[in-house]
Formats: sequence, C-alpha cells, structure tokens
Amino acid sequence: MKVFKNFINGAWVEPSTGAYFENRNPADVNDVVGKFPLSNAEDVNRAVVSAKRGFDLWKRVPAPQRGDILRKVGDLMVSRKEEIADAMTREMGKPLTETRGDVQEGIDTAYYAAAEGRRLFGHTVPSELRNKWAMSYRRPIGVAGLICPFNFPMAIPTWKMFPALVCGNSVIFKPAEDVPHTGTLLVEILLEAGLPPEVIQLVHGTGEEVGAPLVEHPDVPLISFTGSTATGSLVGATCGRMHKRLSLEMGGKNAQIVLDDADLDLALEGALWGAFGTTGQRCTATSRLILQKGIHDNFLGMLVERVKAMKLGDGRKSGTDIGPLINDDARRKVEHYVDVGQADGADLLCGGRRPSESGLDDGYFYEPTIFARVEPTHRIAFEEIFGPVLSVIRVSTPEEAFQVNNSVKYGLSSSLYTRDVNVSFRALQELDNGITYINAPTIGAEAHLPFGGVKQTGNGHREGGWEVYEFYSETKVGYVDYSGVLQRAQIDTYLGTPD
Ligand code: UN1
Repeated sequence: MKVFKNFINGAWVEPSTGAYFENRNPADVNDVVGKFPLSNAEDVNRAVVSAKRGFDLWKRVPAPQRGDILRKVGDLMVSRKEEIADAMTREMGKPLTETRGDVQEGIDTAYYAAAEGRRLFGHTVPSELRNKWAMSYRRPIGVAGLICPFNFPMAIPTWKMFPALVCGNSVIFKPAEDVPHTGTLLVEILLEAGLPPEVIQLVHGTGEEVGAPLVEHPDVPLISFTGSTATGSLVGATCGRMHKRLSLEMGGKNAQIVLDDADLDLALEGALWGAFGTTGQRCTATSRLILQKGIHDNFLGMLVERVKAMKLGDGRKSGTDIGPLINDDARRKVEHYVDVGQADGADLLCGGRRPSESGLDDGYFYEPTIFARVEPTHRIAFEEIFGPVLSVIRVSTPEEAFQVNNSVKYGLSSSLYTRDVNVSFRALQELDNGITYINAPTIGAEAHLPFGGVKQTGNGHREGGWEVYEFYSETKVGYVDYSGVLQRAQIDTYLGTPD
C-alpha cells in the first residue's frame, strides 16, 4: 500500500507521530487509496518555522514572476487533468464529469491568478499638498493557513492558495482527511512548476490535531476556512481573540424557486443538477425547492419520475449519475435527517433509504430523496443536511417564495425560474444570498467572480474573482513629499498663496 508524506521544510517527511490513517474509496471501501500522515501540533510548528522563511524569500519575488509560476501550475494541471480527476473520483466519489470540472475550476483560478500578478492594483490619488504624491499599494501579510473541505478537493484549495501565493504569502495547506491524495497532487504540481519549496507546506491530519494548532499558532496571521458553520464559529472565536485575518465559507440551505410561468423542462434539469450533483454535498447545493402552487403538483410529478431513474454508482463508471456520500458519518447524518423529516410530518416521495441493488453494498450510497409538504417549522426546511435530500415547499406568490428563501440563517446561493423579467430583477434585489441565479441552478459559480454568502454562511469575505486579492494582501499607503519644505497636512493649504 502506498504511504504518503507531509511536505514540510522543503522535503517529503513522515509525521512526528509516526501514525497514519487509511484513505478509502467511498464507492468501494475495500479499495484503499493509501496511508496518509496523522500529524499533530509538532508538525504544524515545523511547518510554520519553514513557512516563515519561505515568506521572507517569496515576498521579495516580483508579483509578475510569482504569477508566472501560477501559469505553469495551470499548464501542468491541464496536462494532468484526467489523472487528477480520476484520483479525485476514487477518493471522494463524485462522477468523472464533475471531478474534471473541479480540476478545470483550479485551472481557471491559476490563469486568473497568473494575470493578477501583473495587476494587484493600488491607487495613486492627488495629495492635498503641492509637490507631494499619495498612493496606496498592496503588501503580502505572512503565513496563510488554509483549511479545506472534501467536496471540491482541487477547486477550493486553489481558490485560497493561488491568490495567497500571487499576493506574496507563504502557505500551510491542510486538506480534508477524506481527500489527501488530491491535495498531494496539487502540492506536487506547485513544486514541479518551480515554487520555492518553503513557500508551501502540506500537513495532513484531522481538524483537531492539525487544523486547530494551525489556527492557534501566533505566527500564522491569515486563516481561510471552508467547512461547517459550527467549526467556523470555533475558528472565528480563536481568530477574533488573536486578531487574525479570517475568511470563512460555511453552510448553506439554498433554494431553487420555480414560478408558475417558468419553463418547466429547464427548471427540472436545474433542480436535478442542483440538488443531486456531487450527491448534494456542495455548499451551493439545492436543498429546498420552492414551487408556486399553479405548477406544484405537475412539477413534482415530473421531478419524482426523473429522480427515480437516476443511476447510483461508482463515479469512475460511465452512466453513473450520483456517486456515494463521502463517508459513513455523512450517510448517518442523512439518515438521521430522513427520520427527522418523517417524524415532523413531511411526505417522503422517493428515496429515503440505502439502495438495494447489488454492487453498491461496499460504498456509502444513498438514494436521492424528495420530501414534499415541507413546512417552515420542519427541521429539514432550515437545517443543512449536505446530502441528496430535497425539501419541497409550496407557496402562493413570488413574494412568499422570496420570504421563504430568506427565512433561513444561511445565505449562499438562490435560483429563480421565471419568464418575467420584472420578477427576476426583484428577486436579485430581494433575495438575501451572496449569489442569485436566474433560470439556472444554485450551483455553478465561475472562478472569476466573487464567491460567498451572507448571514451565517460567511463572515463578509469572498473567494474567487478580484475580491479575494483584498483578503490576501494588506493595503499600505505611501506619501512622497518632494517639496523640500515642511508641509503640514490640513493646515498648510496654500489656497491663494503664490509659490
Ligand atoms: C462549494 O460547494 O463549496 O458553484 C463550492 C459551484 C462550484 C463551487 C462550489 N463552482 O457549485
């Protein structure tokens, strides 16, 4: 069995604990991907010492040159796309079409970052005094601790890492325990592209043993975390106490709204993709379907028919629509919520159980599940499940749909299907989310636009696009007075005074 290592201090090394965990294929738990380090705070401490040296070197490399390395990273990802997608499906289950998309999102992020190395704009503004220049520019911050989830094993680490690197920070990367192989491939690619070794550190292990020491380390001023709202609160408490810069990307309870005038075939494709893509394990997944009363019964009928025909299976086999859940805990959580939904009185229309077909016994499969007659008081109407469970809510008007959409504590994405342009723009204005799609599903954000949510989904920062570069750099202002005399700001205004 292949044994993988951490990358610390410029070398592939064993964990200080000497302990490892097994990474298994969630579609077939007999298939062991490899053993990965079960590291602890000592490994994190070593990584920080090295990353500080990496930062001292890297911050002096001109940003366009830093960007050139990211361009090579993108090129290598292009050439290894199929291999990475295959490794990703093997360790986390989503079908190859989706893992290819995940790698592509990383490639897009690499090329965007490469170009950003030639921008990183500051401002030059007029000074209120003569013969004086005033400007702002961006400086790197230090060692960035990046704690990543399992569901986008390539895209999400790149959303964090590439902007962090182009801005001149060094990085300590902790991939989710379920996807350490993809994380390893990403680090290999960075090194192959010529990133100075101490600029990147890879520390495998659990949130408790690696994530927490990273967040608590005084020499890691930047933390970016994607994961559950509960863990994000703990991370936030520590970062608040230690005055760290923190970007949080957390839960969602995203809704697709279908109004009476919608193109129902289009809305149907959107709901299937939004709710059951990535087995419902996207932060952006559609977990509520809000149907207007005129199309409610008809649309539900169409939906259930199609969902029953979806094929569960190994994501590496063609014809598979839905892969397994990531692990046993995730499946138990889904099972728990299916019990809760039934106990609360919602109507289970399909799914609600493990599949009975042969060949699926050794994976964490669960049938795509639809609950109808879900009421706002039902827990499945407002709690994040992170699995293939869709809660259908019936409404009378667009306004009621907007109100239901906004009634949860999360605010990542929303989607509206209608042919009415006025209602569309009202929705863009009224829906409390970081992203709203019109006539498209709740999933499918593009790498060059800001990504993130309002309310308890995040803490005001965005990943992706141009905004993330603000997070990974600090504004500094420079004044250059070339008048040769003392000029007192706010006092020596020279108005009406000749030279
Ligand atoms: C996530 O689920 O955390 O918009 C990220 C999407 C993808 C990214 C999802 N581009 O669904």
